[in-house]
Amino acid sequence: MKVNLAQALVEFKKDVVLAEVVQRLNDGDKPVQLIRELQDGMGLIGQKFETGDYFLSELLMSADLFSKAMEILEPKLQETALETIGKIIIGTPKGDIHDIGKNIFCTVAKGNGFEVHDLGVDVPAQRFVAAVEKLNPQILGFSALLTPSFEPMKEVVDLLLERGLRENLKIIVGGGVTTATVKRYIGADGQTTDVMDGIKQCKGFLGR
Ligand code: B12
Repeated sequence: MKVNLAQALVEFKKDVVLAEVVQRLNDGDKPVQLIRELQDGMGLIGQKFETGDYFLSELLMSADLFSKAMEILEPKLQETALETIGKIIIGTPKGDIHDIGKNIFCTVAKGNGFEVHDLGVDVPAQRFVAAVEKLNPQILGFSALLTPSFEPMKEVVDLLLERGLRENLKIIVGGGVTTATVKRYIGADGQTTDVMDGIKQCKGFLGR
């Protein structure tokens, strides 16, 4: 019988989560499906944090367990692509240090043929702009998990406009707290809370 991965993660049942991930991969489940279930668990943990049932230590524990599951899943995501189809620069904006979702997106994007330049977390606006200037990518991606991240992303987009670097660039924002409204507010072209939908949108930007 299948274990409820999201619930097992919420209850920090480390051995159960890791054994289930291995078992399901052996049974032929897709790594992306398992990531979706684990992501649901992180969402539930976030809700418990909001209601005061969980504290920062629980957020940290969940991040640790998610990362351990990713160590098993990551090699399965990295099917080497034959050709490079486009260049993406990605980073988490200033003030935000969440990187689990960003790292997943980077791995899957590489597996789908994108050349990915990861600027890391807590990236100041000027660094995004300098990287766009230097590397001339087709796509700039933000990964945002905090509401206070919206303003720093808008700052980057405004700076790109000011410097004439926005025209040939597509911008996509991902991460649990983002919505279509956030996309419009910061002036991006795409938005998602799902890695595969993000890949689809990025391919669409390139006419694929
Ligand atoms: C784990 C976690 C942490 C960990 C982060 C560890 C790490 N290395 O990333 C730690 C403990 C450090 C942490 C700290 C904090 N956190 Co926190 N955290 C979370 C939690 C539980 C899960 C986030 C996560 O990893 N989800 C799983 C991943 C896989 O999902 P994802 O990021 O959405 O990514 C997927 C897609 O969105 C997409 N994607 C992601 N990025 C991108 C980018 C592109 C370009 C594309 C196309 C796609 C894409 O692909 C991924 C796979 O599908 C969330 C709860 C939640 N609901 O999300 C809170 C949450 C984000 N945290 C929150 C808060 C408040 C904080 C703190 C301020 C707490 C505090 N009081 O100190 C600090 C802030 C630290 C900082 N300055 O950034 C709030 C944010 C509220 C808000 N609206 O602003 C949340 C929502 C919890 C809550 N409900 O209150 N946190």
